[in-house]
Amino acid sequence: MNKSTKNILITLFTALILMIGGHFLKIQPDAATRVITDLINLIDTRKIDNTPIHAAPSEPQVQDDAPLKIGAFNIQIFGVKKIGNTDIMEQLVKIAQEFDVMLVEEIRDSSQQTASAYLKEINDAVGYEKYAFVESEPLGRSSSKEQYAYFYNTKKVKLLDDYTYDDQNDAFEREPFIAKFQSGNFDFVLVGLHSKPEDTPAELSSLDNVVSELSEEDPSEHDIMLLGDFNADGSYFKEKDTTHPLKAAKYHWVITNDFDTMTKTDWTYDRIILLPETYDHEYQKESATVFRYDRIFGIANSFVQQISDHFPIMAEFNTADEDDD
Ligand SMILES: [Ca+2]
Ligand SMILES: [Ca+2]
Ligand SMILES: [Ca+2]
Ligand SMILES: [Ca+2]
Repeated sequence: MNKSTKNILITLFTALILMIGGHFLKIQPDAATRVITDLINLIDTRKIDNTPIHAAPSEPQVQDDAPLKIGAFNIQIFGVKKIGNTDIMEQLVKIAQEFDVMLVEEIRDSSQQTASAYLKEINDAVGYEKYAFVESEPLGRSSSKEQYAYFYNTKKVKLLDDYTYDDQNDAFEREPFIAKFQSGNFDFVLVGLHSKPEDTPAELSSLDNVVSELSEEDPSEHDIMLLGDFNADGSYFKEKDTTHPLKAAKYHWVITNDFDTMTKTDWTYDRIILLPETYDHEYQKESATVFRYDRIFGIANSFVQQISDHFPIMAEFNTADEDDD
């Protein structure tokens, strides 16, 4: 017998006793009803106090102390062709579920169905509306446009704001996509960028300006994280150059030069860069990594190449303690 059935039986039995008792002791019917109501309320209160709250089986309770996983994934030419490939989508759906916030880059789809189709498949696999996304407009100077999207776990993260950077000096081919989120006590700003390869040093310098502007706009928020495919290695960027503005001491490149974020080369194109206010506080030390889904899911290299030329990158954050800023 489960607890609620037992409670109902206790209530009914108590009511019966009181009715019989009330009859013999000549208690007014009103008083008897009041006693019964009080007893039912008491049992209800006990039920709330003593029984753990069980969400429906399809909606497990979120562990609030679990670290927040934030990352980025350039899903090379992500459009209707990939959405139509069930084998590729099966892996992309599994990958998305490893993140609480995932910046998706290189969405190329003039019909603009890709992000919503991806979301539907993710939530179908989970079994409920766990994830949501927010998407930029198509960006780029030529007719070949790309969109960014943040996919996020609505059980852990609340989207507060999102917009495309106001690129008055045309510093960026694809303007950074900026989103503000809150998770537990941790509020933060993500600045997603897929740099134009040939303009990488200049575009990354401009990211330094974006950080300054964001800090001026909201001096109370220093959890500004830069992430995405920065093309920050190989022939486009000297990763060991310490004179670059984005290599100033305040910037912590947690995806360090030794990580290989590409599937065909050992380059570190994809990066996550933190300010001290996040690096010294919410960031879980040593957590930044390349998410090697091929090893975890057991996927052959030939198939990995069909999914993307990039691996996803990820870092973990503590959301339980008081945010310092
Ligand atoms: Ca621009
Ligand atoms: Ca904050
Ligand atoms: Ca490298
Ligand atoms: Ca902080």
